[in-house]
Amino acid sequence: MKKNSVYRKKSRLPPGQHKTKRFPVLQKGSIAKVNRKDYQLKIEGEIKNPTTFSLDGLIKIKDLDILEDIHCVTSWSRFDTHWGGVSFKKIFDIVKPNNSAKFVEFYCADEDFTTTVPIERLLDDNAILATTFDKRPINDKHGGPVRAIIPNLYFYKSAKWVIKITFLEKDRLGYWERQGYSNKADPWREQRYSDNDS
Ligand SMILES: Nc1nc2c(c(=O)[nH]1)N[C@H]1C(S)=C(S)[C@@H](COP(=O)(O)O)O[C@H]1N2
Ligand SMILES: [Mo]
Repeated sequence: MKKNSVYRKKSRLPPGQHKTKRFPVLQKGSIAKVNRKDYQLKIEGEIKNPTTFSLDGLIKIKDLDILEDIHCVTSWSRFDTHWGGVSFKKIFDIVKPNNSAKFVEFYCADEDFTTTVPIERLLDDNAILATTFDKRPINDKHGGPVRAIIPNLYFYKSAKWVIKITFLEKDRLGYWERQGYSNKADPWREQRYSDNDS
């Protein structure tokens, strides 16, 4: 008798990653403390409508909850993390990027941390400016009150403690990228280090 063929589902784990149930806390230095009361998020650069949001202002326009796997370049992956916030699509509708805008730089409250992401990745269906984790406000450790969640890239592109977003014509390297991490950061292509970028 002929053996049945086997259909195997594509792995949820990108190459070189292992699954963890913990939720490690990682940042370049110390954990930033961002005051929620007078929090301001400035959005500027190559856009028609520069905007400053308060935390309440962001929470009011929350439009998306996501359940996504996150992949850290140090090789841990955590499945089904639940974040809520404002989709970048909605942010784009409000600030109206110029045609010249190609990249977005996140500037964060921890001592000049930045990271930059191409606009197309922010238009993915699951990319958000998050204000909740597991339905609660994001705590200090994990980047509250406001952080980016961009599940399709290694987690170092998901900036914590975001206080300014700048739309750019030309790319700039961020903090981890200047240390030799990939600026492309696609976990499915295992783009971990900048030496594979070109
Ligand atoms: N502002 C800021 N955001 C950051 C970082 C950082 O150093 N500063 N580190 C990145 C890295 S390397 C990772 S793995 C994730 C960790 O997020 P977590 O602490 O919520 O797990 O945050 C990313 N965002
Ligand atoms: Mo990381």
